[in-house]
This record gives sequence, structure tokens and C-alpha cells, in this order.
Amino acid sequence: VEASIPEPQRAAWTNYSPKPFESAEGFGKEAVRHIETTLARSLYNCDEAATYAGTALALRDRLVMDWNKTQQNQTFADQKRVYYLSLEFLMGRALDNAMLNADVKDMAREGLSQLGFRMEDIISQEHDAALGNGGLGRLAACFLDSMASMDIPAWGYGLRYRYGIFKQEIIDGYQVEVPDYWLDFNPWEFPRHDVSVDIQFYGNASKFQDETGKTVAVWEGGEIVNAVAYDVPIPGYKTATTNNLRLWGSKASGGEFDFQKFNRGEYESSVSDQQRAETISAVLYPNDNLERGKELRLKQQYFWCAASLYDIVRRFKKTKRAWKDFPSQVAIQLNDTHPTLAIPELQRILVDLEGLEWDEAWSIVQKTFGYTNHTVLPEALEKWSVPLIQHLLPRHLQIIYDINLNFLQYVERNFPKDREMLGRVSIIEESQPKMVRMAYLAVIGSHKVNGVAELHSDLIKTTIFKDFVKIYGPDKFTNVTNGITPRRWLHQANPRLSALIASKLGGYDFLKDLTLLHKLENFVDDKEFRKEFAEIKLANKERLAKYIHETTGVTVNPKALFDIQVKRMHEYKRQQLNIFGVIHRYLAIKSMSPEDRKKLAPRVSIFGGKAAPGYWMAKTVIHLICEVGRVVNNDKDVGDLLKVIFLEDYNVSKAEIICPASDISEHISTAGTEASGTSNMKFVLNGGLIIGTCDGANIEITREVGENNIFLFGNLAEDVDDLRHAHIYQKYELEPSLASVFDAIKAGTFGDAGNFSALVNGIVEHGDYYLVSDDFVSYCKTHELIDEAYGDREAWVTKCIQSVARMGFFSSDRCIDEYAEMIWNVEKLVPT
Ligand code: 7GP
Repeated sequence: VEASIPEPQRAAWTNYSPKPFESAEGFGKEAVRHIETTLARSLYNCDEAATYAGTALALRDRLVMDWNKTQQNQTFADQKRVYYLSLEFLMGRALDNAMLNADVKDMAREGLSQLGFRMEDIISQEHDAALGNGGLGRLAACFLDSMASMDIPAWGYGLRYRYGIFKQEIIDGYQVEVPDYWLDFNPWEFPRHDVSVDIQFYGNASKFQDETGKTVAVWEGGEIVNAVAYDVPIPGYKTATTNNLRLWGSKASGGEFDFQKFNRGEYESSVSDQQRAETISAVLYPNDNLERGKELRLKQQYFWCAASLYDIVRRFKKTKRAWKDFPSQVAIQLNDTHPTLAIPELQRILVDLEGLEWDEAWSIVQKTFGYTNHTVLPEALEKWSVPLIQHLLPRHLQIIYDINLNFLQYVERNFPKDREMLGRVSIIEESQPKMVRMAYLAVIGSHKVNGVAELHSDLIKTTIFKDFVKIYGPDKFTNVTNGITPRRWLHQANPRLSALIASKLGGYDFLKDLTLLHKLENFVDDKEFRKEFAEIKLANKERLAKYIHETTGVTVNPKALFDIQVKRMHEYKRQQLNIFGVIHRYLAIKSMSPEDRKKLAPRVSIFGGKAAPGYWMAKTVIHLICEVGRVVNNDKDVGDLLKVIFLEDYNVSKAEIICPASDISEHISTAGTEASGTSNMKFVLNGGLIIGTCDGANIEITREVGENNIFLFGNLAEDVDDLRHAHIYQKYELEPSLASVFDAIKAGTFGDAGNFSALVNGIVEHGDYYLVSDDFVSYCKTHELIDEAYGDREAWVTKCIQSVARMGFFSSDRCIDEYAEMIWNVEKLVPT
């Protein structure tokens, strides 16, 4: 391809190519040029929003040059690529990340200041790209950052939701959901109207014999929706590699609306067809760890899988290779079961459209896919009803049945004595109606299955996929413990700490190899370093205190112990345990003498997180937190000793302010329920300690930082079943301390007791499924230990520094290395 363009033409192109700016002045010129000419604004109507736009566009120009080049290099190099399929990419803001990765933030800061603007004000103009719910979506975003930073040829594939996760407002102590229309101005996406695919739904599938006697399947009729690509550049840190995130938007096929209908005067129906098509990519489903089985969700999944596979296959076909080479050119990672339809879809493409034999096609499919499981919660495991799939994707249902038939025959041959196993492992659940178990299909169609922390990866082998370990052997199942990108979660969120570390380690290499942090242990006793480390924490707490004051009106003391729990609201994450603990503390303060109160360490309990709009119990917990805050924060007896804050609309950009500001953060799920958790890593990396259960990645964090540097409490995963059983079959005496918390609630201390009766009764009368009462005493005791430990501030700082030094393992770069090696078998492509 390169040689086909004559040299003089290539020279002219190179000559005319825009050159990236290299100074504050160069940046300023580009920003102002964009403000004047792209936005048509002038000096006199240039506000912060316009300055953000100009800055973003100037940065984007830089990015695009690297992006074009990376894509061209990847095409020429023609080596294996990774395709990361995820329904969620929780990206947050892009500008700061783009500046830091290109290493031009200081230049831009100076340029902006010449123009009379502060960098922080400009950065905060950007709307978060919030195309995700929580951990699963943010993990996908960290992985994109790591793959680009490590020069791995990779594309993300997702949906371009018009509305991301809703914005949360707290009104009178209740969550109110407001739509998140984020596409007003988005300089980071490039519509590719030339890259579009027609996607088919509904219709009929039939089989017939062709002239050679071969059975051929056809899928005809139904409805066509058009998928249009929107590309987002993903810059790597200090590398020219800029990967691509391709998001699909849905449109009516054949233009804006049906002109034939329009011309016949059927205006309404021509427009409604268009709206129906656009509905597919209209909104992100706001559930975290919960599946609701809605038809539109299944449509989203197929639309996205089919468009992505069409794209991947088209790219492969351009190389003119044999089909058997497909798995050595393409690795597709399934981020949970949401993209599982990609498995029957690839089988359909190979068999129905490309004419491969079933077995040959199936072997290609299995070698291509890897599947990551993110939860063992039964309510989150996807199942789709057979009638629904029959209706929407008739050919895929046939293929799923054929996959299942072959699989069950294999199982029957290998386990002739275990007849019951067939029913247990069948992709089809024999219920009313029958259901397709997507996780089983994902396991059967992939060559590797991984969990996201050691405990979780062990649990999936002994619970949900137990039979599959017998069938395939243990090697198909593996673990890749989650990680986070240190670029966003240390360097960007906590620039002062990053700079302090760099000053001790002789540069920023640790941002590319986080294990280098271990060298910080040499400075644990360095007085200057300790002082600066503690000052940075205080400054970060002051920044959060300011934010709390601005957004809630409550004044908190930055010297108090900041105790933070921010994550999606969910019963298994047990924010209720936390708020009961806070009430317990409040009651204790109330009953103390003024002298005793003086001995107490002041606390600020900070909560944040969204509840799924239909998750009534999670909303009840938000309401209780707000009500407790209202009472406690206005109680003169309490003063600074306790403040309770609920931060509205927790999201990625807020996490960047919150994570550096904790003394303690809470990761207190019922043991065995949190697959990994990733905010635990963010908090510790930023010099905060954690209180947690023996669950998910907490266990590995403990192993790394040492048992003395973490506050563990509560029952173990192996005991959960027995404890649950005991609640149901034995009389259970409530612990007095928890009983008094419930008495206070029932007495109306925090507003109408009726609001909270279901929450309390769930524990007292209905089996306490999440074992709040079993862990309550140990939880409160551990908080007392925390108070005590915080009293010895020097020892505390030592713990924090040691912990930071030992967090090297939790970089998402390490995860990507493990995936690349164990699952994808993909090589780096270092830019030349
Ligand atoms: C989450 C897990 O709950 C969390 O523990 C883990 O750290 C994260 O994935 C990344 O692996 N799961 C989800 O967000 C989720 O919705 C159901 O899982 C599909």
C-alpha cells in the first residue's frame, strides 16, 4: 500500500502535515485558532466553556496525528489484535488524560494562564463520558489506557449511548434521577458515516438442501437497523500508540426516515420507524450487578455484537488469509456475558455466510474468544427466554441449540454415568419458559474463562462453573486479578503525591512500571518525606472539605478522620452496615460525658453512590444516610465529633477528588460477594488505609501491604452458607448494640420509622441474607481499633507509606500483561 503512492506526493503530504505544538505559545495559538475559527467565538465572548472547547480541540489535533499513524502501522504490521467487547466504558473526562499522556500539561497550563484562565477551571468544564455503571465499566476504561500505554494493538467495541448513566440529585433526602445528555459537545468522537452496517432482527430462519445436498440455513425478512461507527482515540502514556474505541450508534436503515412512506403521506409512521431504530442505542441500562431480561437490552446486545463482528471479519478478510488463521489474527475478549451473542454470531457468519463446515467453524470460534466473569450473584447472571430469542434472532436460536446438542453429546460420551449432569450443564434451562443460560454459552464458546481476583476465580470453579471444570479440566479456568491505571488514579488524581514519589524515585518511570514503588520503603523514616506525604493528604482532605461545603453546605473539619464509602448502592456492598455503625457511634457520643467526648477522635463519614432506579432497598439506604446526616450534623452535642455526608452524583471525575482524600475507606461486602472491587486499590494507592472483609481483591491487598496495614473484620466466605442457614432454621438473638441502633430508628430518631421498617425487618425477621448482624460487632470493634491507630499519627503515616510502596501489583498494566500472555497470545507493536 505504502509503495503505491508516488514519492513526490508522499513528500508533499508530509510537508503539509500539521506539526504538533511544542510550547505554551504553540498551544495558545492552536487553542485561539480553534476558538475563533472552529467555534466562531471572539475574545469578548470566550468563557470557560469555549476555552475548554478550544483547548480540547488543540489537544485533539495532536492526538489524531498519532492515532492515524498507529492505525496505519497496525494495518501494515498485520499482527494479532485484541478486540475488547464491553457494553460499558466508564471513561470519565478525556482532556486531562490526553494532556498527561502526551506530556504537554505544563505547556497548556502556561498557555491558558497567558489567556487568563486556570487549568483546573477549564478541565472541570468537561462532561464525564459516563457510559457505564460501576466497576465493570471502569475496568474496561483502565484496560484501554493500559493497552495503549503498553503498545498492544487493541480496539474497544461498545455502544454509543445518547444517555449515559443518569445524574443523581438528592432532593429532600431522596435520590432523583435526571437524564445525562452528554453529547451536546463531544470533541473526542469522530463519526464515521462511511463505516456502517445493516443489522437484521426478527424474520424467519429456514433450512434447505442445495444442489450438492448440503443443508443450508437462511435467515430472511424482519427488520433492518443501521449501525454507524463513532471512533474515540485512546492515547497511551508517553508513547505514540493511540488505539481506537469504536462505539456504534443506531439509525434507521436507508436514511433519516422512510421517504416512500413520507411521500405517501405516512408522516408519523415514517418518523416512528426512525425513532424505533434510534432507541437501540439511546440509553445505558442503569443496573449494576442485576439483569432484568428486557427485549430492548437483548436488541442492544445483538446490534453491538453483530456490528463489531462484521467489522472485525471485514478487516480480517482484507488480509486474504485462510479462515483457519482467524484466531491467530483476532482475540476477542468478552467483558462479562453481555457480548455472548458474538459466539453464535461468528459461528453463523462462518457457516451460513462463508460456507465453512460446522466443526471447522466451531474450532475457530472457540480459539477466538475469551470470557471474563465479574460476579457470582445469581440475580446478575444473564438468562434470556427461549421464546424471546426465537422471536428476535431465530437463526441464532437454532445455532445455540446445535452448539448445545454437540456439547451435551460430548458430555454424555465422557460422563456416561452422570446422567444428571446433562440437565445441570445444558445451555437451555428446562423452566417455564425455557431459558438460555448465557454464562454457560460463554464458557463453552471460549478457550479461557477468568475471574477477577483469586478468591472469585476459585469460587467460580467451585460454584457456578463446577461441572465445567470436570468437563474441560481446570486449565480452561484462570485468574487475572483486577488492576487500575496509575496514570489516572495516581498521577492525574493526586499530582502532588505523584510528584513527591517521582522526586524520591528519580523520575516518573513508576507510572509505567508500578512495581518500582517498592523503593519508597527506603524513605519510610525520612522525616522530610513523611512530612510532605502527610501534608499532601491534608491538602487533599481540604480540597474535599471545600467540595463538601460547596455542594452540601456542611462544614467538616479536614483534621478529622475521613471515612469514605463510595460505590454503587447495593445490599451486598453493605452501606447499611456502615450507616448502622455510624448510628452506633452517634448513640455512643450522645451517652458520653463531656470529658469522655473530648477523648474521642473526630470523624467524617462520607458516602456516595447511585442506586438503580428500580432498586427500592438501595434507595432506602440512601434515604437513611441522608436522614442520619440531617440529625447528626445539626446536633449541638456532637459538633465536630461526627459528620455524616452523602455526596450527590458519584462518578469518575468526583472519584478523582475523593480517592486521594481518605484516611479510611470501606470495602465491606458480605464475604464471597464482591468479585474484586477496584476502588479499594485506588484508595490505598493514594495513601489511605482500608477497612474490609476477606473478600475479592481485599485479600490480595492484605497479602501485599501486610496484615498490620489493613483493618480486616467479619466472617469468611466459607462460612456464609452455614450462617445463612442458621438465620433461617435457628432462633437468632440480636446483638444488644445492633438492637439499640434499630430501637433508635424505630423510635423515629431519623424521621418516620416506617420508611425504614423493611430495611430493619430484612435483618430481624427475614433471614438477614447479607449477614449484617453477624458482622456488626466485629465491624464496630474494628472501627474502635481504627480510632486508636489514628491517634498515633506517626505510626499511621508509616502504615500509609508502606502500603503505597507495596501496591505495585495492582496496576492494570500487570493485568494486561497477564491477559496478553495467558489468554490473547498477542505481541506489542512499538511505534517507530
Ligand atoms: C463488578 C464487580 O462487582 C466488582 O467486584 C469488580 O471489581 C468489577 O466488576 C470489575 O471486575 N461487576 C459489575 O460491575 C457487574 O455489573 C455483573 O457485574 C455483570
